[in-house]
Amino acid sequence: MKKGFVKMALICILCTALFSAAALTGFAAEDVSVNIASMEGATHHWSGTWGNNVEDSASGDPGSNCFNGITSDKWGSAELTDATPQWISVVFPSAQEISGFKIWQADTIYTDNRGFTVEYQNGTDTWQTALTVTAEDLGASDTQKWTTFEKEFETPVTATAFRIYFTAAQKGKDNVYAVELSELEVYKKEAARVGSGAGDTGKPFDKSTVTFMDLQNCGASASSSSQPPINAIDGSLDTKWGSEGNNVPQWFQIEFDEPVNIAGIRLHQDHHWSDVTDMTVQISVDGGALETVYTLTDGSLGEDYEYLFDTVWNTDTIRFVFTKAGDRCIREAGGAPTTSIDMKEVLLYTAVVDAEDPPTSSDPGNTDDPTEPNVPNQPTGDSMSFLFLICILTAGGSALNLALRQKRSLENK
Ligand SMILES: [Ca+2]
Ligand SMILES: [Ca+2]
Repeated sequence: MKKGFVKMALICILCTALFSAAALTGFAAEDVSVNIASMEGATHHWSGTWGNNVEDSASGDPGSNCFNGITSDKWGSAELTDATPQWISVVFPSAQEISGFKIWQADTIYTDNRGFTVEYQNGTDTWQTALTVTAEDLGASDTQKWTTFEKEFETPVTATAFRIYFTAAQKGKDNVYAVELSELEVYKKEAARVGSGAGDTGKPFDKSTVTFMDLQNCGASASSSSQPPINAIDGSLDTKWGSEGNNVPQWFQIEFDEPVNIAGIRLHQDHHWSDVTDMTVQISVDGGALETVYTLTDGSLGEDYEYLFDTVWNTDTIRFVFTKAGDRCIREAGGAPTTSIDMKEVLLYTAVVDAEDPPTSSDPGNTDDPTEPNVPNQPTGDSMSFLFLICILTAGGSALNLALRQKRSLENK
C-alpha cells in the first residue's frame, strides 16, 4: 500500500515535469498575418472615382488600384459630401476571420484624411462597425498627414465583407475634396508558413491563398546598376532598378532574413527601355548553389508579367537572370534600341502549402522531405528545452529507483 503510494507520487511528479517541459519546447505553431484582400473569389468594390460617383467606376483612378501591391498608384474617390460618403470594400467568397488590416493613404494633394470607420458584414446586407479610427489614432493634423495605418483587432471579426468608410466630416483641409488610398490589405491569422529552407517543398499550394509578399525589409542586389536595386522592391512604379549598359546576362536578386515560401513572381518591366525575352528564375537555399525554377525563352515580359510555380519553394534567396533582350520596347520613334534591363517593380507571391501536417517548427535543420537526411542542428531554444526534458526524466527515474531501493532495504530489515 505504502509502496504503491510512493510509486504513484513519483509518477505524478514525472508527469508534471513532462508537461512543463513540453510547454517549454513550444510545440505550438506560430501564427502569421496573411493578406486575404485578393484571395480567390474575393471581389473589390468602391463608391466612385473623381467626377464619377458611380459604384465600381473604372474611370480615373479605380479602387482596384488598392489591391495590386503597388503604392505609387491610387484609388481616387468621388467628391466627399454629406450626401456622398465614400468607401472601398472587399467581398469574400465565404465568411473569414479578420484579424486586422493596413491601409496606405496616397501621397497626393487631393487627400488629407482625418479618420474613418471600419465596417463589416456577416452574411447579411447590414454593415456593422468594427472600429472607429480618429485623427488622433492616425496622428493626423493640419501639419501632419498620415501615410499608413495598421490595426490588429483585439478579437477577430467574422466577416463576409469588409469596408473602410469615409464621411465629408473626415476629409481634412478645406481645399481637399476626396480621399485617396494607394493600398488596402485585410489580414487573417494562419499557421506560420515559414519552413526550414528546404528548397523545393514538392508541395502544391492552395491557389485561393496566393498573396503578395511584404518585401519591405528584404535586401536587393544586382549584377550592375545605373539605378539602385532597392528601387525594384519599394512598391512604386515610379522608381526602377536599371542595369548598367545593354549587355546581358544581368541578374537581380531578393534576399530574406529567413526562409519563406515563394509561390510565384510578378515583374513590372520598364518596357519603354527594356525588352527581356529570355530569363531564368533561380533559387538558392542557405547560400548554396542556384537552382533554376523557371525559364522564359523567346518570350516577352511586357509591362506586367506573372508566373505561379507548380509547387512552393522554401528559401531565403531568389534571383532573376536576364539572359537575352530584344528590341520591341516602347520608345520614341527613331529612339535608340533597348539600352538596359529595367524593372520598375519585382513582386513575389506566397501561398498556403497544401499539406496535411503544416510545418510546426522553424528549426533550421529540419527538412520537409522525409527521404532527405536531416542536417545536424546547432542547439536552438527547442533542442535546449528537449535536453532539459531528458534531464528531468533521467533525474526522476533515478529518484524513483532510489526510493524503491530504500523501501526494499527497509522492508528487508
Ligand atoms: Ca496600389
Ligand atoms: Ca519601384
